[in-house]
Amino acid sequence: AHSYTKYNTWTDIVAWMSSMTSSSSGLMTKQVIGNTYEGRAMTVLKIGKASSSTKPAIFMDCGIHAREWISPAFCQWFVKEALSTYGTDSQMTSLLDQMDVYVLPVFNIDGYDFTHKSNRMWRKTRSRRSGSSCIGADPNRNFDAGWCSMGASSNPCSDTFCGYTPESEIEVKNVADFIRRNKSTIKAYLTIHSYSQLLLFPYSYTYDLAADHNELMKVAEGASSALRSLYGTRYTSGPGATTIYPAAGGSDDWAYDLGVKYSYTFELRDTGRYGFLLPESQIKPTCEETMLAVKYIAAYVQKNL
Ligand code: 0X9
Ligand code: ZN
Ligand code: ZN
Repeated sequence: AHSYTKYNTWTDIVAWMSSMTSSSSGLMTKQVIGNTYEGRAMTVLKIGKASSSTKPAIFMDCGIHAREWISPAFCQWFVKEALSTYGTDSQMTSLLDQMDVYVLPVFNIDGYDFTHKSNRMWRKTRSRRSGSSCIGADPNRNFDAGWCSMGASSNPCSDTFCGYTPESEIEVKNVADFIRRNKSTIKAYLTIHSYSQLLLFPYSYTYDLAADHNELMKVAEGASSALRSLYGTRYTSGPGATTIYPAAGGSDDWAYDLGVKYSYTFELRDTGRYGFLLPESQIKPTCEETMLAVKYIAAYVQKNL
């Protein structure tokens, strides 16, 4: 059964998406953006007060990397909080009145399912190609942003394999198509990973600073302070290349170069004690503090529409 303080299986998440949509009084709708390599439906949840005109939006995905289980847990938490605090929390109400939030709870569903059933430490997709017996590519090396130029591998057996071509992974293609299709409305792109407690922004495929570096840094610092205010959890902010490592083909750089200015990668708890195996007892505090950072960014974006 589904629980916000447990790591849910894909089967539990599918049922949860349906029941949450049904009970949302029209505040949330579901949209399939395509299927994964193994045929699972990639479902984007659109949360926001219905409107006859198209509203500006924020896109957030979780679970690009299969083993980072705290990430899908956060997307589920966010949906719960959005639906349950709309109408009582003034910021959430104003946000969802004015904007839509698109949430993709699990990006790499095939990989996520594999981590539950076979190999807890799997990272990549589960696609196969003749010519190699190794499976999958790193979805966060497969976007068309300096593709495979640095910090990525062209070896199909590597955990950071960039894929055979940009968007060779159907999951990446489906998300990129969705964002391209909604390019004029999407004002922010948030992607949730773990672990290391970082708030990263472009670029990672080059050491060049983004044109909006100062503003992106200011917003990241504000979001990190908001996060820290709850339990004292410390985050480091900065461009990917110098804050974590140079790595091309990432979704954040790709969205930014497409024109989505507020493009951020979160690396949630912890800093390595448990790493990807973050205990379920930390789901609630991690999600509560991360909500503050996401809401900080959302409020900034909303104020600067
Ligand atoms: O390497 C990654 O893809 C991310 N770290 S993780 O440990 N979750 O794998 C960092 C991504 C930073 N952004 C880009 N490299 N574009
Ligand atoms: Zn269950
Ligand atoms: Zn990751």
